[in-house]
Amino acid sequence: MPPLIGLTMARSADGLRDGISVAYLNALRQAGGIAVALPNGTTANVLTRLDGLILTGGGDFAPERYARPNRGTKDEAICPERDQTEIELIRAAQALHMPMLGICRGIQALAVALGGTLIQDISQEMAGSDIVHYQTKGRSSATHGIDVLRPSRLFDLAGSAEIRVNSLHHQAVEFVPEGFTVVATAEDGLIEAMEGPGRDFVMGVQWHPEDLAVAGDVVSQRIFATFVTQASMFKTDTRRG
Ligand SMILES: [Mn+2]
Repeated sequence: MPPLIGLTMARSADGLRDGISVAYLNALRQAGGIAVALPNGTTANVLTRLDGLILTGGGDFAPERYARPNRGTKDEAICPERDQTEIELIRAAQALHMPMLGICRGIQALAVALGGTLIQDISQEMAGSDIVHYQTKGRSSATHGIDVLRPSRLFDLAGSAEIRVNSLHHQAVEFVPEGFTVVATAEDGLIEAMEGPGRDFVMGVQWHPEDLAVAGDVVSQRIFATFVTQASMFKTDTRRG
């Protein structure tokens, strides 16, 4: 049985649906994992039946979640139930040493849940940046470079200190949680990837590897493949197959 991977979900603006982009499902299937949908409101005890957790993209966290006043967070993009669900899932998954992959909002979810903070609006807080972090090109186009730092899991799987990524975010991680390491930055200094401490696989990326993976980008495919391998190992270690 391939590993079961829980994926968090985005609530529609009208509040009537929780959904997930097909690209995540395709990238995960390509890597050999089985997707399990985690609607908002899911409680963390579901993790005892899963082997890995993917925090997906989406809107802004309420700044109260990391004890800051609003400095550019889009109120209309906040879903309190999603914030709560993801924070609980992340903290419980960390306690279980479960592999986690945070994508876009997901790297921010890892930061918020584990004690970091966010840049709430890049255009206001990093006005000097000349990098376009909210691209107008299609999601599967890589539009800016990032420097991958070593030693890191990301460098090991990328095999290169410079890769190109897509960019569809107006927020970013400001301070990583204690024990975490910044493992990739854009030329303007913005954090594009971080990894957790120790042997647990916890990786957050600010770009959308699921869109690049489906378009054939090898590094993005390897991120999913490595994550699924880690989830398989977690499953074997904790459940003896
Ligand atoms: Mn970016």
